[in-house]
Amino acid sequence: MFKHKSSAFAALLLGVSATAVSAQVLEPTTPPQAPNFDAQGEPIFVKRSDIYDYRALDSYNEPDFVQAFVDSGALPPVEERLPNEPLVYNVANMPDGAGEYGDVMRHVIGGRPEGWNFWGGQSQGWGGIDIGLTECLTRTGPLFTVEPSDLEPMPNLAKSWEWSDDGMTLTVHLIEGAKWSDGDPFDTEDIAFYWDDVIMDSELTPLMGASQATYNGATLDIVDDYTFTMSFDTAFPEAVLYAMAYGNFCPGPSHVLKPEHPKYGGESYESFRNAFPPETLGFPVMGAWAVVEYRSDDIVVLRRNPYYWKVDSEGNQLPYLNEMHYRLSTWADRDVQAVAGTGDFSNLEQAENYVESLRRAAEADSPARLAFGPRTIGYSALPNLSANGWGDPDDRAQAIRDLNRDINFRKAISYALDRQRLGESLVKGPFTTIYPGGIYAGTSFYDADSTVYYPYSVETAKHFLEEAGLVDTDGNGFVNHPADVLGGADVQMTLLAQSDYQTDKNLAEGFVAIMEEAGLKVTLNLLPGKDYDDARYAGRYDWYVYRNTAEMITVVQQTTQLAPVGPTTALQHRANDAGEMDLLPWEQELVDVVNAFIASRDPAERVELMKRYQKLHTENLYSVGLTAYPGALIINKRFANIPAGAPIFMYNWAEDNIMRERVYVPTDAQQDYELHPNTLPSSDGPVTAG
Ligand code: BQZ
Repeated sequence: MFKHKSSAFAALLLGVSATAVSAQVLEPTTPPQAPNFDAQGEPIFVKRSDIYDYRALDSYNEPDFVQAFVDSGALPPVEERLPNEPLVYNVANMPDGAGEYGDVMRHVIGGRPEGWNFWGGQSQGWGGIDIGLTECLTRTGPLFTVEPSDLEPMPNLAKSWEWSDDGMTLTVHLIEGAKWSDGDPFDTEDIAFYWDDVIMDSELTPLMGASQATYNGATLDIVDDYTFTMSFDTAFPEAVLYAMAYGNFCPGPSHVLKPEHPKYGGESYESFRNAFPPETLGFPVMGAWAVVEYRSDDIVVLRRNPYYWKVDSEGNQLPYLNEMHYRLSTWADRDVQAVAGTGDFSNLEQAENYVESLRRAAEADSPARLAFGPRTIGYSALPNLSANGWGDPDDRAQAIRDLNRDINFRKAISYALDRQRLGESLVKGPFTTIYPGGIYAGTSFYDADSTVYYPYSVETAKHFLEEAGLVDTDGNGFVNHPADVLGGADVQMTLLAQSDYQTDKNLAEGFVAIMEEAGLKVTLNLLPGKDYDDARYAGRYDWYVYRNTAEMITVVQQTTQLAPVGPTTALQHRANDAGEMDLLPWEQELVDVVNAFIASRDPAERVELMKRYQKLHTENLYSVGLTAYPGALIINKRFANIPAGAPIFMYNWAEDNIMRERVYVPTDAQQDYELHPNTLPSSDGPVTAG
């Protein structure tokens, strides 16, 4: 029901666009006002400490079936399984109050688990699996509901931190007494392994690519079981606290990882990466649920972690939900199943599915709630800006990189883009808006006057192709290289895109069709998620279609991804095998501005620096924006404690934002969806008490 016929789709684009050719060379401008689209539901802004803090309570509760494990001696009492001062969610901040134990959240995802070794770079299939399994030092998802005056990362496994007077050292205090889901203590042994044997080991890159540059080149020292310091060469790099949240500083269970690491007797790095395949059950986690079942291409089932280190302020150990399902399907199917009620959750992010999803959700008997948030889903086309060998280009690819480094070529690409039509080809209506690239409109650091927009004009596009030395010398409708480049052959550009999402494919096909109209030959390279990620990280592409992440929304997250501040930080320009960067002058200016932003503690100065960044980024087309639109959260109506105005993506994805560990189903609405009732995770899979 959501399929696009690519030829019809391209014809739509070409047909309409062909009649819209302008007759003169257009000047750059500022972007048009986005069509009005009021997000449904606004967050209730609170302080971080209103949501949760850390303290000892007089007594604790647990589900009856878990009590049976204590009674049989299989588990210590709950008091001994919790930290001295657990993380306490304040019931007063819960939209529907303290929860009741039971039921399941049934996710549907388009990814596939490679294994549980996040630290070896393995993907767990996305869609909330890794967000739930690997908890991190700080947390950012719930920040959408935190008042601006209190906006900084929330504590999580790191309970508190303080800066030295000179701002060069950060001292971090871990929660004390927390345990992994197999009972092993969580402490600085895990921090030391993450830092010394993953981050600082050049043979390893954890999932989502954290490196020492992610933490501003820090050095790390262990102080005691629950304290460590990070030292910097610039004062108060406060952004590092965001780089300690999901995707970056999420320590692994060193007691099971270490023996597999080559430094400690493991066979090889390859064997380390593959040491915990998806069939490994009960892999130790700090998350609320641990893996009890994996069926390839079918489902991953998780059961509650009996050592989970969070409670509600009435003393109930969290989570309330006993089980999590991740049905291994497609991202489009996630929307279909959520609105149909056979799934419980979806981030409605593929605009092609909006109309049908809205229609179904509007029906009186609809099993799911659908709520749109702000326009935080945006796509860009990124040029490979390296000309010194990153990604090992052949002659054809090298010729494109040389063109990519010519502003005239990048301007031609931007002027050729009919962004209005591209967005409307995904979904008609007030959803999509023209997106020039850079920081998103409507976000804290956005400044329209600093945003340069090269508007749609085929005539102007052709003018700049000529300025780049490209003309159609053989009359076949496609521009040629100059005679001394590849013998004056047609320019052949490839566009890498992810094949797991219809939206990515449609945008990529639209881009190819539009470039053809301007006389530029582009061929598609569609790859599934992991292969797409591997190709773009390795620089094996000319251009690629990319769904932007947090740095274009909040700026304070993944800030080092905004420019090539390190050899492997930028999305579209990394170092070659010799570690050399061939930055263009304006790229060096981007680097200087981003580094100044990271080092600044002056809010007014930071605003000005981001205006400078936005001007540099959009004027030089560091990325070529395509379209932006709002996402919608689809959640089954039986769930309680879903925070008002939860965006599908802002500081993180909704799987983090809604705080699933405090979501529950009221007893009278609970369904018997549990596949392994009354069980707990173990290395042998789901086990019952006694
Ligand atoms: C959300 C998300 C939770 C990764 C992934 C996937 C990977 C990317 C990105 C999104 C999926 C869902 O996004 O599309 O709605 O559930 O998982 O992690 O696109 O291919 O590498 O960055 O988050």
